Amino acid sequence: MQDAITSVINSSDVQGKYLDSSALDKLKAYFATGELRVRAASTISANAASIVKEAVAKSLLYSDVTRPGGNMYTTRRYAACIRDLDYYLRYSTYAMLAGDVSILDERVLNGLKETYNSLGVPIGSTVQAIQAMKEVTAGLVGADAGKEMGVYFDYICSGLS
Ligand SMILES: CCC1=C(C)/C(=C/C2=NC(=C\c3[nH]c(/C=C4\NC(=O)[C@H](C)[C@H]4CC)c(C)c3CCC(=O)O)/C(CCC(=O)O)=C2C)NC1=O
Repeated sequence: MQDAITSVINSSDVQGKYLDSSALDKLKAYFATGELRVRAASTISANAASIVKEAVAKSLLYSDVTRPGGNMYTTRRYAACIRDLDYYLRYSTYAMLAGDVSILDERVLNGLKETYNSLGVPIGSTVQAIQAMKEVTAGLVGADAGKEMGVYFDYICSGLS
């Protein structure tokens, strides 16, 4: 896993150089948003269960996926879906804190699309639920932190699509 700092340092190191002004600007921008990131992570962790619940209510309840024959039908599959959404929220929060997507590639997206396709988990409905989490989260943490979280929710959606 990388973060905004190691990623800037690694790319300077590859060139055998000290950090140039654009590298330093990237670090400044990251440090300037440090408190925003930590505050957002704390709000999200205190409200994780209700974020997921509200997002499910907005996007999946009373749709085809929750009816008999749908992929979320039966308690076991409903619970698996909620658990997956909780993974997406938690890992997006880690990535937002790190300011880097690499943790999503390594721990979430690796092999996920293939798993979903083989189990018949509908990717379109999953993307809708993640987009609903993005809205609910932004409503809770505010526009700036919400926009930053949106980067990582969107990254998961494009990795699934
Ligand atoms: C931390 C990284 C990580 C991820 C991301 C992950 C996802 C993941 N979701 C799974 C299943 C599943 N995922 C869903 C999800 C849904 N079905 C729907 O209709 C909804 C649209 C959607 C929720 C938004 C369901 C229902 C299953 C169970 C499918 C089945 O067994 O038939 C499975 C198959 C194994 C299992 O059932 O546990 C994996 C590996 N596992 C991991 O370790």
